[in-house]
Amino acid sequence: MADLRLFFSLDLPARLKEALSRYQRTLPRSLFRPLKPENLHITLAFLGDTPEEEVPHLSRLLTDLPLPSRLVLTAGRPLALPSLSRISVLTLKVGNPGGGLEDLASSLREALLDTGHSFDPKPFKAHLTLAYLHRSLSPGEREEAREIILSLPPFRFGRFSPESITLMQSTLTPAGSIFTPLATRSFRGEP
Ligand code: 2AM
Repeated sequence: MADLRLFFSLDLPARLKEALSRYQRTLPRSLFRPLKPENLHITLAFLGDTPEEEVPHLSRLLTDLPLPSRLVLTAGRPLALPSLSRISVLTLKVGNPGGGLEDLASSLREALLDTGHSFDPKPFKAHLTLAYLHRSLSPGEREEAREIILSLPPFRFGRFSPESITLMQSTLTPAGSIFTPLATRSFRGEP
């Protein structure tokens, strides 16, 4: 069986995705490649290429994962990753006024480790990716992108709650990534 490119994500409410999409429109397309609204999400763990036969185990792991009944999050300050000097993605920093997000990411990652699944080991840093920087930019264009990021107003939306966690497949195509949900679990406090 083939390998699938997998990750676990938090799914965002439609109204938030619409507001993010309006915010993305202020970014010049000559420098930034915005994520499609339907692809906006918060990554909890990135597994990368994973044998297809592991999907049922990973779905079960999601079913058994202890979930808070609801998470309360915010998205506000623009955050260049991995850093402003080496920026490859423009994200928004995600806040978690009520707590619970770090614990959720840790429990998921521990459950993955316990069951022998590997994932990108970079520590969890709560963020929401808005756009990728084009790869072939000149130093001048990269500087322009940095200045745009520094002058961006904060994204103002208020608090929101993700509706569910999804085991997502990402298929890379020349026209961008296509995300396909393989298993989803709703938070109890959400519809
Ligand atoms: P992001 O969360 O910063 O946007 C699918 O590629 C998703 O998994 C993207 O949202 C991506 O980054 C996230 N991701 C985390 N670690 C990754 C890695 N090492 N390679 C590719 N994507 C990764």
